[in-house]
Amino acid sequence: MRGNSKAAVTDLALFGGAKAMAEPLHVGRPNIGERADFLDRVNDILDRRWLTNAGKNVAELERRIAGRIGVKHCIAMCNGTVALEIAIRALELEGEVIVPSFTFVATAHALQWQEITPVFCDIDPVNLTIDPAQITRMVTPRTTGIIGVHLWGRPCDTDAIDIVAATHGLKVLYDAAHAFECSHRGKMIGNFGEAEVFSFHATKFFNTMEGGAVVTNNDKLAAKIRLMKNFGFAGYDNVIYIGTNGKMNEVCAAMGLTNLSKLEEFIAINRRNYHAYREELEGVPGIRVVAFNEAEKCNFQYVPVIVDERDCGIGRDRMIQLLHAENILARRYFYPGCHRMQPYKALFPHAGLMLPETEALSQRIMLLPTGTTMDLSQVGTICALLRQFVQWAPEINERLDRKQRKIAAIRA
Ligand code: T4K
Repeated sequence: MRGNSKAAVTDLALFGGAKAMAEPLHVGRPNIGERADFLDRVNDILDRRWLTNAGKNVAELERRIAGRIGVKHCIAMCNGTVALEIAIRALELEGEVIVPSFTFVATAHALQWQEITPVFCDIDPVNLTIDPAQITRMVTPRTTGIIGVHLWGRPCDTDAIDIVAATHGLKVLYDAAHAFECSHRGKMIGNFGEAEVFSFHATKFFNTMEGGAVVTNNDKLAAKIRLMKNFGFAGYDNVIYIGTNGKMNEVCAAMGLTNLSKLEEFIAINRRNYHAYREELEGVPGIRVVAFNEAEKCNFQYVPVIVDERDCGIGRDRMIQLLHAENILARRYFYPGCHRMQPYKALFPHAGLMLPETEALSQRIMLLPTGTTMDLSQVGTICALLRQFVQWAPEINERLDRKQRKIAAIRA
């Protein structure tokens, strides 16, 4: 078991001790493949003076991604949010679309941006993705679709969602921003619903700096999306759809091709880190590392941990406060739930009443750092700290309560 040099509560950085990490340790440090490979590709782009608009790097990236996933079409985009917006538009969703509130706010924004109402649905307490049983309760005559989110790369219950969708005549789109290189029931994510959307943002384990893609097996839909991401142009001077500029540029695609060659390595390191966290936190009361179905392909890009204050004696927010003081920048993906963020809070002030599981999880979730820039000794240090927080919970709480009372007294 690895440890750290803290022997008493006063050694914690929040109470004046030295920081456990000399430099901030982020949740989402980008994985970067062979630098020389990337620079060669960039030089080639500059030499050829072909920077964007149907460039050869984008075409190669699309081909290779589609091949890996076994999907007919991959349309690369400038980011995951625009990819979602375009997929939503191409599917002709309108009125209301049912989405989980427990997601990154971009899932909801991609709808509201187009004046489609996101109707927030609760998550299943076990799977932690959109609850198919709750979807039925949210359907109204205005509902046209469902967007499921494969949260942290853990797939939605696609079979049950298909049944609900078929019953009510709804289209299904998946926000697969976290689920590149994951599989479900032996099939790669990218092959479910009408289409699926990936994010290749810098913080994703596979990145194109900024980027994303829509993947689909539907030829007509793919052709429409391809035109829509390029202003709707079907050839010179001929516009046939309202479109936008969703194109990925060549440098981003070069980054993607560079990183694609290292994908297995990135996943292996994520898997190693994830298992180290699990082993080290095994048996710590009130701290549970969320499980992945390892019989399937997983990218292990997030290490989600559920903190149960009743068992460990210390709340998630205090743990985060303590970790941040140590330079360990754990995150609350996703707090407080889209329904509690503006403008949704103002639009649907009572949404929380329908979302008990979302509310509960968003108060308890904590994501720990991982990725290729991390080593096992850092994982060990983080776990040792978490164990100490639990061990020292009464004293930590006493100190923080006292501080809070002091602040309240000054303010009063
Ligand atoms: N759907 C879902 C379910 C999503 O999670 C996302 C994005 C989307 C849709 C939309 O896809 P994109 O349009 O983004 O392609 C981050 C990412 O910006 C976002 O892509 C991601 N999800 C979300 C979960 O996380 P922030 O605001 O938390 O990122 P930020 O800037 O705090 O960065 C995270 C950590 O990474 C920091 O601790 C610093 C570090 N970092 C970040 C960048 C950009 C680096 O070390 N280097 C970097 O270059 O949203």
